Amino acid sequence: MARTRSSSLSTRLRYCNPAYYLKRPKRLALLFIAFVCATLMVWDRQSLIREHEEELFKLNDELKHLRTLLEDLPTGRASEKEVVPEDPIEAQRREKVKDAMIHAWSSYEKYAWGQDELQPQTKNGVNSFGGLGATLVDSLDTLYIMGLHEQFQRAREWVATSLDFNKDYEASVFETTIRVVGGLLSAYDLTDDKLFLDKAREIADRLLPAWDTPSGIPYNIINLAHGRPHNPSWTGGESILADSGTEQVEFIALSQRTGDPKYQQKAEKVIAQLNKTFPDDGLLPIYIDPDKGTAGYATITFGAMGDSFYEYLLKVWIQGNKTSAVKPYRDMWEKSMIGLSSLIRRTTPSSFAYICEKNGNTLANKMDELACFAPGMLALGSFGYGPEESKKFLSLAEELAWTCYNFYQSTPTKLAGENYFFNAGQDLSVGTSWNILRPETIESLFYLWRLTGNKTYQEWGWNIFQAFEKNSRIDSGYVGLKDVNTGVKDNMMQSFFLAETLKYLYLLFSPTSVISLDEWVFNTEAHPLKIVTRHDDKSSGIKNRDRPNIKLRGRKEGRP
Ligand code: DMJ
Repeated sequence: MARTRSSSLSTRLRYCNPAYYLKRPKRLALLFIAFVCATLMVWDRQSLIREHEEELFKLNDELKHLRTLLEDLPTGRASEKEVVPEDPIEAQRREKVKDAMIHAWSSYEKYAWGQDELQPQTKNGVNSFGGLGATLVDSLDTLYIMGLHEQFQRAREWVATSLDFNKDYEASVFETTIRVVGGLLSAYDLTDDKLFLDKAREIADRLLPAWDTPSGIPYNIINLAHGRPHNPSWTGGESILADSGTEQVEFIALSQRTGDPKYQQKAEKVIAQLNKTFPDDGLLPIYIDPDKGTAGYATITFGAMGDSFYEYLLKVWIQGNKTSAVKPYRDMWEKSMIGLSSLIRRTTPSSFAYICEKNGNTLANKMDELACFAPGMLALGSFGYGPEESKKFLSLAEELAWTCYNFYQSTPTKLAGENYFFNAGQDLSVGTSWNILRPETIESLFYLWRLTGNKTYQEWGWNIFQAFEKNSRIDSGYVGLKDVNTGVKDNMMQSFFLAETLKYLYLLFSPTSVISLDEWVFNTEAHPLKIVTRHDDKSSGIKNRDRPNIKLRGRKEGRP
């Protein structure tokens, strides 16, 4: 047994003896080949590791470089995801704005429940929009965002039980869309409660016949119970540019959420029609012929009756997640910004930039407060340009915001009038001197603060809020001023005060993650709608209007 074990050991050891291989050259060759292969494998692996390390090194370098570039960019957008410890002053200011909303809302609940608007001095409601509960519907998302859940639930209950669209009323298609369709869709996106979507669809169906015109440019008025769309007599039968070009965001959103393309088709056909004869400067007069689909001779303005047409060119692009399907909207908007730039003049002596109005070839040195949405729009759109243009438009936005802020600061009440004139040597002087609690300047301050991170815009917003508190707050709500010079009050709490003015103020003092601009787009009445990528044919969301391929939105996609 012992001998057997020692003989097997000596058999194995012979493989270690070089003489063994010298006598057997084939085995030596095999051993050599095996050695070469093993060496090659190890070397190959090592060089792979080295290559990866080098790649990682390069990527790290690139990352560092990009970071420095981002920091150096003057137009660098403040990151919305950044977690910054909350400034206690911001929180206090936000609470003050929330108090204002509670006061406005409880006055409405007490004196005008279910009616369109509250008249705070006489403590009654009026149905200025046909009895659709405009203030209530306009306030749903503001209540929700501010965390006023009991108030929100009472409002929801009213929508469920009492919101009735079967009204023999000649409604403005534009006002009904931006306030009612927009308000309901926003409530739906925030809560996922299908009641709001069903109601939005119901009212949109009643508005839809307004688009049945030879050109697809809608009539601006429709009877909610009987249809019969038409234009107001004072426009001479023409459709208004802003009224016709400010339903796209809501109607596209409605198609995306219901899966029914007809709303989107009607609304996009309008832009497709206007694009056929769109001028190089992207400026359109405020009246459009609904038969021919072309603009005639009329004022060009970023104020009343023009404003939100330009706003929606940009917002449809953002709403469509800036994909190729919505590129034509961006192209049209960029043309319009060339036009806007051509209307910019500066005052003497203080060099306030302002946007002129245009009649034929003549510029009028006049600007509406309504046009003060433009700084926010320019700031929002500036990030779609290359670095140079982006800087130019952001800086124009900042200049215009300064002018708009001075519309407020230049009056004894520190509230802006409705429009301003700019006469040589006199900077700005108020024209129509009422203030009806409009939001546009605050809207722009909100965008500028969100996009630049510059706290000055919060300070300006706070000053304007305090002027509202001082001049417009009364025991039974908020009123406008008949005259910003004397402070004499009117008797109306506009529904957009709750939908827009207070919402933008609240967001101005909230963390940037609350309704992030990366995920939401605001309609022109400040109703946030979820951004949903469009999956239309790549060529163009406009041209492809006849066969939109709408991807039904996943239920989770609509959550904040
Ligand atoms: C609002 O209804 C909307 O912002 C609209 O686009 C313009 N006018 C009012 C607020 O001033």
